[in-house]
Amino acid sequence: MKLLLVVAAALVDADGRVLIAQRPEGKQLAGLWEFPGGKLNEGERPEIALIRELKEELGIDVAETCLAPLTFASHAYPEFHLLMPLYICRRWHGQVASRENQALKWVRPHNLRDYPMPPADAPLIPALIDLLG
Ligand code: 9L3
Ligand code: MG
Repeated sequence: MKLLLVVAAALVDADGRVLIAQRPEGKQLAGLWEFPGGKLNEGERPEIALIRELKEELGIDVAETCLAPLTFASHAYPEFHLLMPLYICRRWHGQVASRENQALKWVRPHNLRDYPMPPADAPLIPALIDLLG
């Protein structure tokens, strides 16, 4: 089966809330809430791909040293197997803004369960609760 590598970030604010973004209409899994990120370009390192995606989607600049790997997701879709490392990021430059018409929400880890997520993202919640309480 085809393997798809996607990188995602849990941006954490000063109050310990985590950013989730709603996948826009017209995209696969539209309406579901995800940790921001996306696919690697060919030959791209995961951290560099994540820095690029966070700039494209949220308009922020993240230094590579501010990305800490936390855990990763693995989910078999009918068409491909998704592997998705999740990085924690507590520092960035610029204001988080919706650059792709996606709704954004800052949510306490315990409340993440209230937001329907893609099957890859939901199993990441316990690791965030362990880390952030
Ligand atoms: N995906 C799942 N959870 C996420 C992200 C960023 C992506 N947190 C899935 C949705 C798509 C695939 O990965 O099936 C590629 O993502 P995109 O390029 O469509 O955003
Ligand atoms: Mg994306």
